[in-house]
Amino acid sequence: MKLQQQLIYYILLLIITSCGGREMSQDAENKSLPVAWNQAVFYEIFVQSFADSDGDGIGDINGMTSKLDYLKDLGIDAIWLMPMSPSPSYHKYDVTDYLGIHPDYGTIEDFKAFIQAAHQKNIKVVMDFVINHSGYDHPWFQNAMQGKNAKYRDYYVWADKDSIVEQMAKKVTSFDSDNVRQWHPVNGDSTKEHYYGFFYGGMPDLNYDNPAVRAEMYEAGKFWLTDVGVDGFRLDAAKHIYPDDRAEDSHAFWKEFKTEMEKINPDVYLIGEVWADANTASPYAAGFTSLFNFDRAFSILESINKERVVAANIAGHSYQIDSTANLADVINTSLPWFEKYNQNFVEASFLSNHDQNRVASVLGNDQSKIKLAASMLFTLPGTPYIYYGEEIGMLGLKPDENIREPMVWDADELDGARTSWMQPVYTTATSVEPAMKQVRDDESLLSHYKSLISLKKRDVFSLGDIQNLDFGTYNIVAFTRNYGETSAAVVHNLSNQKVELDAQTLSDYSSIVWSQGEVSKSQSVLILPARGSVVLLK
Ligand SMILES: [Ca+2]
Repeated sequence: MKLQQQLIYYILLLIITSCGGREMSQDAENKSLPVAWNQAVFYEIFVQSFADSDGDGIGDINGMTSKLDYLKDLGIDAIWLMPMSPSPSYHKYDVTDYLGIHPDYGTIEDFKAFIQAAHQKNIKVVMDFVINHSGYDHPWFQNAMQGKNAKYRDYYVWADKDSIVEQMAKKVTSFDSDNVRQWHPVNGDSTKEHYYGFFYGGMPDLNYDNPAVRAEMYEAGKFWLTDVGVDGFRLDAAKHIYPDDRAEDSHAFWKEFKTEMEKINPDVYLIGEVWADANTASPYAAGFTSLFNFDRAFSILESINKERVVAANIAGHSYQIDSTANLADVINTSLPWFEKYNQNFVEASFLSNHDQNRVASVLGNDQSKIKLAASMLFTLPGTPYIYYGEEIGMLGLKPDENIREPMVWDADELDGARTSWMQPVYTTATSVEPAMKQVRDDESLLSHYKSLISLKKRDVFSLGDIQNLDFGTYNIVAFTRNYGETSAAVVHNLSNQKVELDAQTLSDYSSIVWSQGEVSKSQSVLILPARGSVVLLK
């Protein structure tokens, strides 16, 4: 290179070289919130572990209210609250009163005040509604167990022991349950009728062939939407309303449920947990605003750990590794399957939730990998869900209690909100930098999340389509996002090495709007550091 050319090259390089996960220019639309559901960023809270207001060591509603400023500052638009109704278990997925709040968490009045405070900050509130099964201790089931003539007998599913011999012998598990025994005797009496409990005997499935059960749940939904003021529901175990051989009946039930809820609030948000491959999950789209994409979570984390593109399409239990696999094509193939059933379908993306090992632990607590996972999540399509503490890199591996450990707000001596209902194994103020310290650190994971949430607010990232960009190497994930006149190019480096890429295909993308790591681009070459990312605009 001649001296003059060299000089021009370096000047150009200097102009567009950038460091750190920050937006370089701010042309994001200045929207007045609340945002529409299809542009929202969500935050999942396990109430028990989030924030304690009264010093009993158990997270509660008033504790959450005190942390709304933190959530607003993070930039989220909506909260998904794990179950809060009375229940004997710490996780509260076995409800004993569908119209109540567990006293450990507070009162209905506390919850109304929380919702009001959230709404003032333009944050919407979505609550877990666990209607596939009740708790064993629910008065309906306690009554139903008393015999064939009990008032609530038909609220549950019963079978004569001889009719279920074959099913009893089956040892089939599913993505969301390791349980192999779905029929359970009452009080161990195997000579009498058995009840159906997909997950285990402590969670008897409700009988949705009984119109009275449907009516109960529609009334309960109306109570939370109207009297209390929530904006929507996360529907647990949505795939199991009926057994798998009656999948069409499950689809139809949710369609009816959606119609009923929309009578109460036309803008109600309903998100379903259907842990299955995209083909099996897609018919459920008719009954929901949105469904979680389990494949996406698996693809992102596997791609980062394997340092090559993994595009899962089989609900996270298997995946393709081949040179042609790419995330954009998987999205463009499967999304129409859902839109066929719901033209306004919203896809929900996430890295992990309360049922999966925490992201930071899956990625070996490697900060560059953890940041890359977030960079991928927020630049790909879908409304992202952050699992509480993910933004500070909380650690945790199963059993379940240890992926639901107390949120670490501050150093031990300063942390007035930390819950202590359980002894954490993975996340302490020593193993994870507390939230209040990360808030003040521009290079922290929390600041990385904030900048990505801000980037996601641009229409092109929330609403834009996706097209694959091929750099001919399996350790690069690259794509364009396109919305109206706006086009963005996104390049992620999965490898632990600096890469130099031929930038000719990016020649129209002249401005770096976001980057992670020391990135530089000239007309001919794009340089990304190990696990670095760049977002360019035309
Ligand atoms: Ca408390």
